[in-house]
Amino acid sequence: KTCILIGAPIDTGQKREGCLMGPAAFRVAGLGRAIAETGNRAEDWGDVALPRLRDLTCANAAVHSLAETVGWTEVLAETGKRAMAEGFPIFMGGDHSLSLGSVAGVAAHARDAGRPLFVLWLDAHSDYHTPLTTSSGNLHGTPVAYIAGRPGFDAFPPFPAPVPAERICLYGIRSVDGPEHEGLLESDATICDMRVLDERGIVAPLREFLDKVRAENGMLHVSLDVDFLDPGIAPAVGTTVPGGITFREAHLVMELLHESGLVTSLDLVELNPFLDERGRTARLMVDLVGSLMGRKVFDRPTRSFG
Ligand code: DIR
Ligand code: MN
Ligand code: MN
Ligand code: MN
Repeated sequence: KTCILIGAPIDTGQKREGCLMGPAAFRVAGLGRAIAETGNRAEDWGDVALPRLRDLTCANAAVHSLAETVGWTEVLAETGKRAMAEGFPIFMGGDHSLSLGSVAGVAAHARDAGRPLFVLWLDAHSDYHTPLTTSSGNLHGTPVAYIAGRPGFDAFPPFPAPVPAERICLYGIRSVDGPEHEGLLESDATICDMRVLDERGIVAPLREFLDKVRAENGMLHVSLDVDFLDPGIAPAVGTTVPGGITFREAHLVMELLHESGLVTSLDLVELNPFLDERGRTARLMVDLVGSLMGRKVFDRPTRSFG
């Protein structure tokens, strides 16, 4: 596989500064080397740049940085679509608003390839606000709604081929705001919140979703928010939520994704290197990509655990 690293130095999707250093931290932590060690190729396309801003307004006065977010969305959608044609894009954030663009590019590619796109959202949050429902005004809380085709994104380019909610799985969530909850209850999204994972374990619900992707010959985009992980192992994120995924669970999720052979693109988002402890979170994220790309401690035939 050729992994295409795309830096998205974005921190306007929320209010704490620092995420724009994420792409640099991923490179310093050895993302390219970790990929090469798994026998895959890594090609670094550098960081995308913000295009000239247009004047845009939103009916919700809480929303901030709308023009910047739309600009990043446009450039990432274009870059992402091109990268999909050449390999396996890895979008290095940057806060989660980058996924408005990365998934738009991936969805345009899938549409042209005539294949259904599935999205696995690994996050403490559901990110199902629209620009009209958010009270924080932070647009990093909106990409799932954009991807699913929820109304309210008039300032944005129309999402190419919205992903039906039944092809979206929110996995690991433990912080959902009222308007997100209402919208999700009306949707057919697969909700693997922490209650579900505590009760059923992390493996079975994931396999069920992967089986659906395989049955429809789908493409699978994985969006990995640092706050999916427990704050005890991943402190470098502005929106920590207690009770997250453990070190071993996170690696197991990545190993199952690797074994599935279904993943076609990846976001790494919300890393804030300014909050990190000597690169600890950045290195953990890089190690997780290693597991996703096939690194194993002991190589055994796929699915020998059933
Ligand atoms: C939060 C989003 N629900 C908000 N938080 C996120 O501000 O609307 N943090 N996505 O990562
Ligand atoms: Mn998120
Ligand atoms: Mn989050
Ligand atoms: Mn919130």
